[in-house]
Parts: sequence; structure tokens; C-alpha cells
Amino acid sequence: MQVLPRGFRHIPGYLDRAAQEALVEDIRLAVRAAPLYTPTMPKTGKPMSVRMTNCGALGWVTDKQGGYRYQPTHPSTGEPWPPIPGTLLELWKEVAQYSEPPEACLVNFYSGTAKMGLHQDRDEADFAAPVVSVSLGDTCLFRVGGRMRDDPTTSFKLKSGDLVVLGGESRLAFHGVDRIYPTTSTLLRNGGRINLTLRRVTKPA
Ligand code: MD3
Ligand code: FE
Repeated sequence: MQVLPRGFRHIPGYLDRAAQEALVEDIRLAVRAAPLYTPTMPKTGKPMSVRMTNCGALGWVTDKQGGYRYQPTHPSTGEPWPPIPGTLLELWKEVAQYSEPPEACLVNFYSGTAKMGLHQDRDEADFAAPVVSVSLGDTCLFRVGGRMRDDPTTSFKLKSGDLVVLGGESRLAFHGVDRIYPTTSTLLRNGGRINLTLRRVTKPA
């Protein structure tokens, strides 16, 4: 039986092709200022297969020494993260149903063989705010479960232009990306998948 946590919304085709192309250009500019880097797991130092960067006042990073955290600067360049593109701030206003703007936009880049293991997003101080995710480029097989690691999971595909809003009970649901389907989109010249996640990190005053 398919069980999706309450507050989970998948909106297929939210962004049309022109909006996706414009967003890719915004992300290319951001990546020029804040290059993709290879994050490593806490304690083991094992590299993740997904490469990452961020936009916004705070960015999510991980490495062997410091573990999972948010910080205001890029781990290699030491520079502040570039601003979150205006179109993403507008998109948050449209779908988040949350009064304050996001503080972080994590940019995940998946090559054809990259994946992301089942995990919870729990490094934020404010779980009242949703996580909003935008998919660009190749289709992926995505999995979402419940609040406990062993809860049953539901799998489905996320395509270029799709949005996922994780609010309410779904905010702390376990989730992951099992695989990428190469050559399923023509959006990115060299293929692969970009996922953007918008997050509120601190509690508003
Ligand atoms: C948040 N990224 O960066 S985003 C991550 O496609 C991450 O790159 C995935 O998980 C990606 O942390 C998935 C969509 C998503 C789906 C379910 C969630 C984010 C979620 C459930 C709870 C919180
Ligand atoms: Fe996540």
C-alpha cells in the first residue's frame, strides 16, 4: 500500500521549460562564484557521490571533522555564499505557506551514477517551515518513508520542473534518491540532475 506522510506535496511540471532554462542560468552563475565541491561524511570522511554548493545567508555543508552543519561561507573558498535567485524566493512565497523567506538553498548535482542514501533533514532549528525542492535535468527515482528509518517507503520518479513541498508531518520523513535515469532530459547539456532545496534554518524572532 502506498503511504505518504501528511504534508507531502508532489507538484509535477510546476516549472515550464523556459522557467527551467532561466533557473539553470541562475544556478550556473551561482556555481561560478561558489564551485561545486565533494562533501564528505562525518567521522568516516567517506565522499558523497553528489556534489554540492549553496546560495543564501547559510549553506549546508558536511566534512569528516565538522560533520553536518550550516555555515555562512563556502568550505573551500571561504567566501560568503551567493544570494538565492529571485525566482526561487518568489517560488517559496507561492508554495511554502510560511511568513519568512528561506535562508538556505542547497544545490545538489547528481551525475548519472550518483545517489543519496535514506536520511532525515534535521540540522535546522525550525521544523515549522517546510522544505521546498525543485528538480532540474534527468529524472530520478526518489523514495520517501516515515519518521522512523524502518517505516515503509514509497518510490516515485521526480522529473525536470517538478516541485516537492515537505511540510507538516512529512518534514521529518526519511527520504533518499536511489538512482538517476541518464539521458531522460535535454535541459542540461552534459546531462545529470540538479536538485535545489530551499530551507528556513533559524527560527524567526
Ligand atoms: C526533506 N535531496 O538535499 S529533495 C537533501 O533530490 C535531499 O537531492 C534530495 O534529500 C534530492 O537533503 C531530495 C526532496 C525532499 C524529499 C523529501 C523530504 C526533501 C525532503 C522529506 C523531508 C524533508
Ligand atoms: Fe534530504
